[in-house]
Amino acid sequence: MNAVTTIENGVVKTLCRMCSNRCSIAVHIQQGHMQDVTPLSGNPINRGRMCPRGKASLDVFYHSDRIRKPLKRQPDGSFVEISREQALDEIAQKMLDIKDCWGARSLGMWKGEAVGFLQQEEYPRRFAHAFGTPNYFSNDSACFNGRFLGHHLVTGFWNPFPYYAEADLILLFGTNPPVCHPPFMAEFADAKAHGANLVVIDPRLNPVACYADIFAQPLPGTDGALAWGLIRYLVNAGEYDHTTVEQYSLGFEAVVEYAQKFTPEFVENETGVFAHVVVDIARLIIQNRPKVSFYMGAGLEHHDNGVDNIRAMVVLSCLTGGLDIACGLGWPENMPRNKLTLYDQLPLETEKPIGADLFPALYDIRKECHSMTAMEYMLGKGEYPLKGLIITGANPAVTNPNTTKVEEALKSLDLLVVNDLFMTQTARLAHYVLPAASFLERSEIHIDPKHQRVYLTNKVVDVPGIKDEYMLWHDLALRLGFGERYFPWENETQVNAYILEPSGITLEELKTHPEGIQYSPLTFQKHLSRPLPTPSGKLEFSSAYLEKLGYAAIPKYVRPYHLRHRSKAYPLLLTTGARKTLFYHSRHQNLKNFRKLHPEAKVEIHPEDAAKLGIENGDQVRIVSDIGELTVAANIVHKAELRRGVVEMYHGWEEWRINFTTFDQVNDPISGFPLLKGVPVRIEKV
Ligand SMILES: Nc1nc2c(c(=O)[nH]1)N[C@H]1C(S)=C(S)[C@@H](COP(=O)(O)OP(=O)(O)OC[C@H]3O[C@@H](n4cnc5c(=O)[nH]c(N)nc54)[C@H](O)[C@@H]3O)O[C@H]1N2
Ligand SMILES: Nc1nc2c(c(=O)[nH]1)N[C@H]1C(S)=C(S)[C@@H](COP(=O)(O)OP(=O)(O)OC[C@H]3O[C@@H](n4cnc5c(=O)[nH]c(N)nc54)[C@H](O)[C@@H]3O)O[C@H]1N2
Ligand code: SF4
Ligand SMILES: [Mo]
Repeated sequence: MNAVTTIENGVVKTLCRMCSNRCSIAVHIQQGHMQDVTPLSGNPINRGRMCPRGKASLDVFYHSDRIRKPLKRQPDGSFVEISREQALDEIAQKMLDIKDCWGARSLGMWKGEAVGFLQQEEYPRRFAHAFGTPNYFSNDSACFNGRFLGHHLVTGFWNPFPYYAEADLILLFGTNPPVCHPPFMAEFADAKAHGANLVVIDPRLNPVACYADIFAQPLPGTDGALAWGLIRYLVNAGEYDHTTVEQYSLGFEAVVEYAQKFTPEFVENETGVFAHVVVDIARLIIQNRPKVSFYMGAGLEHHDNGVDNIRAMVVLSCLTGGLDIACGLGWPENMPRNKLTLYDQLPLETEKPIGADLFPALYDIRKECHSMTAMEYMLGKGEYPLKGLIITGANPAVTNPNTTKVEEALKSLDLLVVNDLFMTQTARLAHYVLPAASFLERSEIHIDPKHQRVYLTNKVVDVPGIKDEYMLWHDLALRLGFGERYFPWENETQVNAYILEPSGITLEELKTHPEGIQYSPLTFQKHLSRPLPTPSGKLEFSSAYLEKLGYAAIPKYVRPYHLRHRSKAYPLLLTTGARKTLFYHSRHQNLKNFRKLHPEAKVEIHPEDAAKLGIENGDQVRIVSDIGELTVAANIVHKAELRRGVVEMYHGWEEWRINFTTFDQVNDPISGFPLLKGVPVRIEKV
């Protein structure tokens, strides 16, 4: 790799972006070659530690399969290298052709998990609106938008990361921190050291459950019933925060009334969590409130009832008195900054953003179009056709539900551009594949709302011919005639300075503080002196906003799809996506050392379910759902590891795509989230 490091010898301090945790790291350079990556102390997120994925940053950077030149697909499906000028000229021309023929809204922009948030998501949002289309898509429609909405609708803000170390009780629902959020583990250890209790609710024994005081394995998609059972216990015992309820909330009476049917026995019947365990958890909450931390992971939102299950959990969290305390629902101060989006100047809502009619809260609150509905528009089944798409940092042919449909939809496009490091399943379908800059080749601003800190990543290396995300949108915008107006900054450094301007913190200061700078002092209990950022200024246990849109005002528990549509043909429940330490969605399977540890995909099966089906460990089995099927090896786990009747499979495999079986059109009614966990399936021995 023809790489030019920003210094010849020494250390560049920056942030690791191999995931969204943002640990501070030092990249060690000798004679223009990056040799090693080590963790830095001073950043409260990683506290001098890092994980094996961060260590592998250089293996990704120097990987021999990296795409280095723009590629153009030929009629026979092969790709040839072309110059960046030619690629961008042709792409811009095709965009103009689509605009002429179908209108600007027939083009969409899609950012994935790899590029992240803040400016990296604001570039495609800005570009889309400057071009004239409202259609911005992202992985977030299957990632955290559901949890965002669940929190935001009750409290008006989103900050899911408590100061766990200060808690006396930590409740984890559908999350796997040792794998997904390694930095949380040190905080859990601190909490444990002062005697905190840990409750883990997950159908699968994930590694953190081994440290739990209570571990319960519910039926997928039923956490809302558990939340309501806990709410009932607290309110009937009078053990809730009376000040929060009386002075700062709306809808408590409706909550009390609705909660009554959720007796411990009812909850047991619905969730499979024993009634006495429900009572034990409720008592732990009462003993430890208000110092109770809740964390709701992706396991709660990948259901067709996710937002209301999460809303109910947030109501419960408020009842404990956790509103804006450190270990509870912290209300972060935003850093004053310039945004890059054009929603105020060019809202484009009359252009009918895809999915905004079906999931109005998703569009209204997140300004996201619905990626599952986009597939329908590509296939000509929408109100207007979607003809072109530019994707950066995403691999939806692996990660979006209903793979058959996704592939068919992407193949039907007149223009598909994919900006990526590698030739992925999605890139193979593209007309043009552009070489993306890895995080080591970018400089960008990050904000951590929990610690109210701002960070800058320092560019470590340049690869001639490879441009960062900003330059992709900038160079296309210039060709399309709106570059000077909307992408006036010459490079990412200028963008960074623009974003930062109102904060009073300079780029120079950030450069010398790789561990980040706190942008405002941490203060708590702000609701005592100013209204909450909800429409009413209060906690909305009952939401007039949702009611106006036709939803239930309080977060009523709706049974998940699999309980509403029981079928003898599909007796098992598939949950997907329990993360693996070494993989990141579809990433890192091409790293030899990592692949050795996870050579092939396996579906986890409970030993009793396997015995009934005559399946032995390692047998090839077919997983069949109403949507599609997939054949993989069986991994018969220990009986404590999985709830009987549930099977689990990782979702990121390039060769074994479980999303062939997941549902794209069974959606949470508020967020539009697809059913990725709790999919009715049967397993057949091949
Ligand atoms: N190593 C690694 N780390 C990652 C990622 C990665 O791919 N690899 N991805 C990152 C991203 S983008 C995300 S969104 C986060 C996600 O991180 P988390 O929010 O921690 O979610 P998951 O790892 O998906 O864990 C979900 C857990 O929920 C359980 N579960 C499934 N259904 C239910 C249910 O109905 N109820 C309950 N209570 N539990 C359920 C599953 O068994 C699983 O253990 O991880 C991030 N971190
Ligand atoms: N069945 C099922 N499906 C799921 C989930 C699940 O639990 N179950 N989880 C969902 C969740 S939470 C998420 S977040 C999504 C994630 O879905 P995606 O957004 O598709 O994420 P990745 O698979 O990580 O794809 C990232 C792509 O970016 C490329 N890349 C890596 N680094 C860079 C970079 O610096 N720049 C650019 N431009 N590209 C880069 C990688 O090579 C890879 O192809 O998947 C969702 N899909
Ligand atoms: S947890 Fe690992 S991959 Fe994520 S930022 Fe930290 S070191 Fe990097
Ligand atoms: Mo995610």
